[in-house]
Amino acid sequence: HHLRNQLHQAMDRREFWLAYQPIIQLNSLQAAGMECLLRWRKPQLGNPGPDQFIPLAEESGLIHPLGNWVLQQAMDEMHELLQQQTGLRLAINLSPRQFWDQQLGNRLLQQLETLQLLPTQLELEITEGTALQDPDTAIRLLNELKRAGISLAMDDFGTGYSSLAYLQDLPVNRVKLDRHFVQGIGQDQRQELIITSLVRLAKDLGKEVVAEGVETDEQLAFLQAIGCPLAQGYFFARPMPGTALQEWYQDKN
Ligand code: G
Ligand code: G
Ligand code: MN
Ligand code: NA
Repeated sequence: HHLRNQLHQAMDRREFWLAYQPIIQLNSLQAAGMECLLRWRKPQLGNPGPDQFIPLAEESGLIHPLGNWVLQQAMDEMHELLQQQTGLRLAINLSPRQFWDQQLGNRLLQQLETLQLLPTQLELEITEGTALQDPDTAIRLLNELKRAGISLAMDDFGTGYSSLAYLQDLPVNRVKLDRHFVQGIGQDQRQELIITSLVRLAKDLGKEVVAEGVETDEQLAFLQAIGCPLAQGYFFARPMPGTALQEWYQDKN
């Protein structure tokens, strides 16, 4: 497999880079933090997206060095901003094998300590698919991370098979609502009802909803009206290199 072979060399060749997308507080329109998104600069292959290469990295085990690189690089690039703004959170996507690594929590706490960042400034995003592979163990690991003060988010919520009842058992701070729901705003009343109910339910369970993929002012107005606390999307800012994110932050906040 061509992609697989190229992927193996990509780390040594320094072909990976990180993009960051701001996460916005909808009451103030100030930044709450940023999500780190892995990119592969490989024009010959059409710059494959993480949806294409993360599964291959998972299979081969490359995800461990690659995932560790992402964590270290993101904390380095955002270090200055995070130290200045201790309320900001850096959100990192974790693939299943990264999450199931029992050493993850201790390693992260050590890195945070070395960099003098607060555990609350690191947010780990796992998908419901990851958690559902072994719900009881997932809850135990999430509880350990949470007790250490690390922030947690359930990504891609509403795309899998978990029931709403499961949400109350998951020790996560935030739930990221898949952009497919947001696209229904102004188009599909049932989608709007689901968003409204989920924001309310999450709040009652002590969690915050992050609406993903906000692209229009109509979507923003709806989310503000129902009291959705957080959002991200092209309407606010596209994913951008670390230096651009810092400039964006100084301009907008
Ligand atoms: O940025 P983009 O829309 O192409 O991301 C597509 C998918 O890849 C998203 O589901 C996102 O969560 C995932 N993704 C992006 N960066 C990373 C990463 O560093 N690690 C993992 N595991 N997934 C990532
Ligand atoms: O699954 P996850 O939420 O981690 O994936 C985030 C992905 O969504 C990123 O790859 C990012 O490029 C993409 N994204 C971010 N904002 C928007 C948006 O407003 N519209 C669309 N279509 N995609 C977005
Ligand atoms: Mn994500
Ligand atoms: Na998502």
